[in-house]
Amino acid sequence: MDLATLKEACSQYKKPTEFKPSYGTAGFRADASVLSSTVFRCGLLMAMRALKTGSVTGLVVTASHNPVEDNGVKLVEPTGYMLDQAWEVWANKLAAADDADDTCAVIQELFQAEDIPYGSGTVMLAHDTRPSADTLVKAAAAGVAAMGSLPIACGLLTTPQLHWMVRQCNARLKHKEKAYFEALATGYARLVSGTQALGEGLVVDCANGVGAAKLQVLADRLAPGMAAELRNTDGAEGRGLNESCGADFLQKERRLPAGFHDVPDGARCASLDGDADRLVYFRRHGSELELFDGDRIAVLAALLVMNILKMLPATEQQAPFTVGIVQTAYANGASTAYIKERLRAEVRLTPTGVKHLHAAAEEFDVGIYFEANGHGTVLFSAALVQRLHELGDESAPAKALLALVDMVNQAVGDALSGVLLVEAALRRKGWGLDQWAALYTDLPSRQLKVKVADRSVVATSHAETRVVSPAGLQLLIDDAVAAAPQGRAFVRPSGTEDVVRVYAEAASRAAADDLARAVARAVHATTAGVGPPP
Ligand code: 16G
Ligand code: MG
Repeated sequence: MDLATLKEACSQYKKPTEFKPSYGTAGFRADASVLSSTVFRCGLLMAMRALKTGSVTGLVVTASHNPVEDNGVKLVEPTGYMLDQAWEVWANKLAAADDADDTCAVIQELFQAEDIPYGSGTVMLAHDTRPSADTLVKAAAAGVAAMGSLPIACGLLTTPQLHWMVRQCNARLKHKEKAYFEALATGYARLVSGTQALGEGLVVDCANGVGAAKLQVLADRLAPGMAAELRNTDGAEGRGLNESCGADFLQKERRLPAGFHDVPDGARCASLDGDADRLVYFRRHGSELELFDGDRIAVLAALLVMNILKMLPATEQQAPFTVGIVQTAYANGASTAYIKERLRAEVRLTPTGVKHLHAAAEEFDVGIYFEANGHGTVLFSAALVQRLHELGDESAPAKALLALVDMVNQAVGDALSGVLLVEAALRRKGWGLDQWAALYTDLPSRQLKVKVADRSVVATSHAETRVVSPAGLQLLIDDAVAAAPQGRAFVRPSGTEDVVRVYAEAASRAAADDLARAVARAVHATTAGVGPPP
């Protein structure tokens, strides 16, 4: 690394003076026009992370479910997981540096603090469909190159595809995009072999994002075994991206996505978000939406896995493999009760954000994690996979589980792999949406956001279910909850927006709405919220 060259490169990517980037729940995000310096510096960072770990790292230019004018970066560890949390501090420090001198000073500090060896690393880069992608990928590549490392441009990919590719690459396994489709498609075919195709096809809302083209490749490979009709697939120049469509829109607005008012009533539909790392299912009843959210997908995945595990030979039942379902406080209480009482499986609660759920899921032989918003996947322990290989071809359930291991993206939640997971689970049970819906009935819930002067005044504990500060807020929430039948409520500062989020659920819609409003008023009163009280 030559300091003069590095400084020269840094001076090409000036941070706008007013811009204060901050690493949110899953990376940086802002209006694309101010992001070049941040993305350049993330290139620097991931090159250093590659040097530190002696492995390939990754960077995706995307702003996920957010408007097309936004962009952002998601950073990928050699394992395919999200950036090590200890390094988020460095990401923030680098992004905040005022000028080239400052940036170089942070780099030197990081080299020393982390004892990073000098050399040349490799960083894989990808992007979604946003028009700002080109400029920003160039900035990322310039950052990697400025560290004397090698940027590999992998082009247009979903976020989970790049996570998968990085993971495979470091495991010295086939890691090209072709291999990704191969793993998912063959895994699915093996898992559903011998089962009947579902009566009618699936209709998918692709959010006009990168998932459209990629899911089409998968669907073509699987046809006629899996009939899928893709809608909201435009996306050229980012047209219509996440606009009145996509998993986030459905989950937050509880409305049908654009272009779905003519699908047959009751037809099986799914919705991805803009970078295809979230998935929800849904169906239309007239103009109403019935949502099958991440909680319901987790329950279905648990049923699938537990059913197969039960079929393993008796020798395997003596010390059964552990199964755990990881949720956040946003999980509908009815789903949690179903998992605990009916499935008799362990539920673990973590704070919001994939990195927290993923870490908890790793503690089980089969760790199933999903956020209600549709982010999630299934992880399989090395011990389980090894045992399945030992059981080998003789054992049909072992074969089915190994197919699942191939089909599921274990690096990160992946809407494409998720579609296959749901379709396979339904097929193996011979179920339609009716049976899936009948497993349990969601408690009515309501989410609100409260604008506050400084969201960091709200601090939480116990996986965001309790408020630690401001003083008195938790008592007010407790009082409001006590007054609501089957009430449950919590608040947390958003990691991505300048708001405090409120969640409430209760036995009736009216009670959930009332509870949410009461809690929002309590937040307002104790934090001196901005704007009129809700
Ligand atoms: C990010 C997270 C998502 C979380 C959301 C919460 C990842 C990959 N994404 O989108 O998991 O649910 O933030 O947003 O971790 P909030 O903090 O604004 O509520
Ligand atoms: Mg996303």
